[in-house]
Amino acid sequence: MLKGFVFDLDGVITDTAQYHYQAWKACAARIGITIDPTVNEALKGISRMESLEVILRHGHRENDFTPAEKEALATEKNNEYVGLLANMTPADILPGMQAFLEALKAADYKLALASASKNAPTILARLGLADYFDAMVDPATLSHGKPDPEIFVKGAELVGIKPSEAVGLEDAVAGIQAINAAGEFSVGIGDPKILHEADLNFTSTSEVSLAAIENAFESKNA
Ligand code: G16
Ligand code: MG
Repeated sequence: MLKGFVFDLDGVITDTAQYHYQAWKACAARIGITIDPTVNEALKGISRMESLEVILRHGHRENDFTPAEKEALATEKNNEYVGLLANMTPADILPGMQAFLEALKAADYKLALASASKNAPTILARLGLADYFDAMVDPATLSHGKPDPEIFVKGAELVGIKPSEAVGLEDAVAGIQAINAAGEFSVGIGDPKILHEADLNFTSTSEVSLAAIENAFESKNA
């Protein structure tokens, strides 16, 4: 029986990628690395330190910094990013998602957040959505990033449901793989060709339908 939903944040509830990109671009420029939108695509859904490693490899500078220097670079980027988040308002909620969250609450489903971002609580607060969620996974407590199932398993656990009773929502391939490996029903939001491993796909957030998810979940578990 379907009891709850475990949400990714960036790309599902809001689009923070533009702010991450702006902050990383400035940080990379200070060490002589130029990044473009293709590099930015590779940063979606991965952690802050993994993102820095991708950027350093892109600039062929992966061996030029000590762990302490890398920490300092990541902190600089985060300070800049947090500054940009101050501009976020409820207008930055992706189309249809507030109504979808309302429908889930009205139907009494449990809601958990499974974001790799340490800034997720700040972002939900800026969007005015914090009260919709029963629990948020703290990414600092995780040993492995997506596509490892850990974050989605924890999300379900925090709201007291089994993975088999949960739907996970994601916009990234690694996220869909994490949901599938967790044993949850996977909903992809984005290009169905890219997210073909998902149990059900919607091309954009405005297409997301609770009835369609409930029907597909029932059919799969019948
Ligand atoms: C998000 C973004 C990633 C970012 C990560 C960590 O993941 O998609 O680009 O690197 O959070 O963010 P922070 O530096 O704020 O801890 P998700 O899981 O919400 O898609
Ligand atoms: Mg995402």
